[in-house]
Amino acid sequence: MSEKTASLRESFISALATADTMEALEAIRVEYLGKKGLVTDLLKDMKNLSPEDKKTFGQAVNVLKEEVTEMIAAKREEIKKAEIERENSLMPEFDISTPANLDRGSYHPITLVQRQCEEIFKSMGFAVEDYSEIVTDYECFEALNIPKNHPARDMQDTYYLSNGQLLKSHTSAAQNAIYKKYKDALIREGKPIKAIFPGRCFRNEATDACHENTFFQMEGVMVDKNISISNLIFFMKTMLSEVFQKDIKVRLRPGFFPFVEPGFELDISCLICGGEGCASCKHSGWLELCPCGMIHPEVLKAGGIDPEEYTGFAFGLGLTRLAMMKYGVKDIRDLNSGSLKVLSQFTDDK
Ligand code: FA5
Repeated sequence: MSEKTASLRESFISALATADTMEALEAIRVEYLGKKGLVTDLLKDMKNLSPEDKKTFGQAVNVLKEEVTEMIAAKREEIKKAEIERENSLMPEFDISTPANLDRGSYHPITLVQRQCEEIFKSMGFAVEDYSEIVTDYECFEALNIPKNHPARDMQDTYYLSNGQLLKSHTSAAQNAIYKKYKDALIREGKPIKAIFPGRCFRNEATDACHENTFFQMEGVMVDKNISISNLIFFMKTMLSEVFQKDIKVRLRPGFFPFVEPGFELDISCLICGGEGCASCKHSGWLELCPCGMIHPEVLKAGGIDPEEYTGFAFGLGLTRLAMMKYGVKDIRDLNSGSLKVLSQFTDDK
């Protein structure tokens, strides 16, 4: 019987010598020590032995089991060490005295204009809010007076998740949450709601020089007693003159959005072509930049605010387009390209 344990020991040692990876070693371990492994198998023959032989054989199998376990552990360490040495040999030489690479990255132009707009509105008492990129149908459409099957949804086709949520197609999707957050302070303490909320938006869009499927907007809302279109025009003018630091030709024309009444389109004269017409402005000389209007009574109601008592304005500034105009980027797609050649031009403007 001890011959059996001796011969299994021999076969194990030669198998072990061939293993040079963790996977191969694991296969050998299972073959010998697994539940149905060769060492366990030896015990099957015990039932035919005398009580005396059973004891001796049992001890021999246990010794073999211990030996096999130890040899596997030692081999595991050996393979690990060899793997580390192999990886080290592939690593490039590291010289701690090499000077640092001073070719640093830069802020993205959209980050730069976003921060600038945040500073401008903060200085006028607006809170800066952040909101999720994944929203519900209610937040993105229904709370904004856009019921299911309303034609206004066609302009904002977006990407839907299997659970019915969607990637927000405009920052207006946060309006309802903002009204609910600040309404108590408005109603009880008479504190006007003044908030901006920049964010990434997504649309199923045919892209061109001024349309991307992923772009940034910055929403702004103000709600109080007696807010009128003059307040809206004042804040829009102040923001544009602060951003561009020069006079910009602007036009305000009627625009339809179900969540404002009246609604406006605020366009700026294209700064790429000076208003002559080019691909960046769809050859019109004007660029749609910041639609806005007086918040629709139904939208205020959905946010828990009485439209008989309070009024407000809202705007949705196209931050990506603003970055294009401010930095003279002719094609909006360059901004998402990740091309350092384009983006590194803005390094010094922090
Ligand atoms: C809206 O998204 C409304 N939520 C804006 C609004 C808010 C109106 C509050 C009234 C009150 P619109 O789809 O026009 O509206 O987009 C607003 C701005 O976002 C556009 O003027 C443009 O500057 C920018 N924009 C829209 N689609 C794209 C796009 N595909 N790529 C880049 N910028 C875009």
